Amino acid sequence: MTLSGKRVNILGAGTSGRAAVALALREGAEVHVFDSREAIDPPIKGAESHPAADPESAEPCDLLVVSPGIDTYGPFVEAFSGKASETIGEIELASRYYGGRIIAITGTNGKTTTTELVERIIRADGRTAAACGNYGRPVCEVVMADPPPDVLALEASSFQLETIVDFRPDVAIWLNFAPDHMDRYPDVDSYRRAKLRIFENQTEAETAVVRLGEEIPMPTAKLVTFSTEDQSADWFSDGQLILHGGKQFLDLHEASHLRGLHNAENAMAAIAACVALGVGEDAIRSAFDGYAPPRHRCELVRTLDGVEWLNDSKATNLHALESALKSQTRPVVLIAGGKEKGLDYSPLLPQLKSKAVAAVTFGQIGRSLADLIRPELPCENFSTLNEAVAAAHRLAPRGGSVLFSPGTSSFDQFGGYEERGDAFCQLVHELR
Ligand code: UMA
Repeated sequence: MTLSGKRVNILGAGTSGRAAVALALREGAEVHVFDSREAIDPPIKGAESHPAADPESAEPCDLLVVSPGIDTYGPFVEAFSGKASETIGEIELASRYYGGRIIAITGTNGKTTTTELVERIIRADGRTAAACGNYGRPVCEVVMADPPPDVLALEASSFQLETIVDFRPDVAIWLNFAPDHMDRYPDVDSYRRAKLRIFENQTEAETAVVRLGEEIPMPTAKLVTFSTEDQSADWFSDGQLILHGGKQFLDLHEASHLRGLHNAENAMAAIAACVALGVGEDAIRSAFDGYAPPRHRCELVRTLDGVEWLNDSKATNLHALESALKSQTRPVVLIAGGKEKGLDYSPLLPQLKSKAVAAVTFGQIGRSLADLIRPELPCENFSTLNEAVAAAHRLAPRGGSVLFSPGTSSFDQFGGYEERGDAFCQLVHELR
């Protein structure tokens, strides 16, 4: 498709919009960028900028490219797309100028870890690969590299998938689904439908990697399943060993710092996708060697006296805390607490009872959380994280885990979840 002599309007001058501008300019288009901000800063060379744009600013064009953060059902996009011959998003634009293989990853949780693993595995196989998309690096930028990478590990959000037309990944990974982004979608089903578009253009020649038991329509692509619950899946894991067709494939604990059932799922999805692109076992094993998941997400900090210390400071809400607990395979001492956000923690109790042997609370919500937990489980409350870590050290049984998954934000005592997670790691490293 040539853009030479065509007019392209880009909505949004953020990371993704700027990369789309560069690609459209390279293809010879006349490019206009519209953004609702008062100024487009830094300025964009080669394109005409339209700051302080609103629906009234809409002008005719051959192609409209919408940034993912802009609501496609809102009046801004409605006005502009009404004057455009075609409306697409940035991953659609990029894929029209890319001849390599694409592994696209979607899901509510675990996308980032899976994307990183895919990139590592492909590289270990001697090919070039780039983690991109919602992951942070826009796909248009990646496909403009000279030469472009052999494979894209493309983290695809529902926002990005809303605006595809012909986008057809060689492998589409569906990790899991839970309600999210309800500030943008009218209902949960609209959010699910946006994500399901990842399979829309796939044929029998492509592959769909899906967690067994997900409630989705049967994809047209070849289906490969993974599970931590049902051994009939193509890939199965108990959280430590990964089995393929019933035979042991990888010992995750020996091979990497990945812990928890959810990380085993991410690992299986990444492996299955890369196998579909012809990657062999040796490359996969070497890719896992020493891999640690993104920081503050069930990160293994240290093993001390047979106890694994896990930093999950990124868990700033109840849902994240629940999924961290759910994925534990060893007896847990939970450390939770932080800022009062007015959340109701009672839905946590069944999961806590089945996974934890004790809990330690701290911070602003410490006392009320402890009052809720105590009838079910031994629980101690402290004001600071230092005291909480010392107590967990005393309580944790050999062969167990201490899970630091606060379940709320950190702002009562820290400047953010990273600072809080760093403080936890330091305290754990100081333990003797
Ligand atoms: N803007 C308007 N009008 C609007 C809304 C926004 O003009 O009504 C303008 C803003 O003024 C701003 C620009 O649009 O200048 C921002 O565009 P954007 O929100 O699409 O953000 P980008 O910087 O282009 O980043 C996007 C993704 N952002 C979103 O989906 C919200 C990034 O995902 C992605 O990494 C990046 O493209 C590169 O592909 C971030 C994200 O938060 C990490 N994603 C969501 C999530 O993970 O939950 C889906």
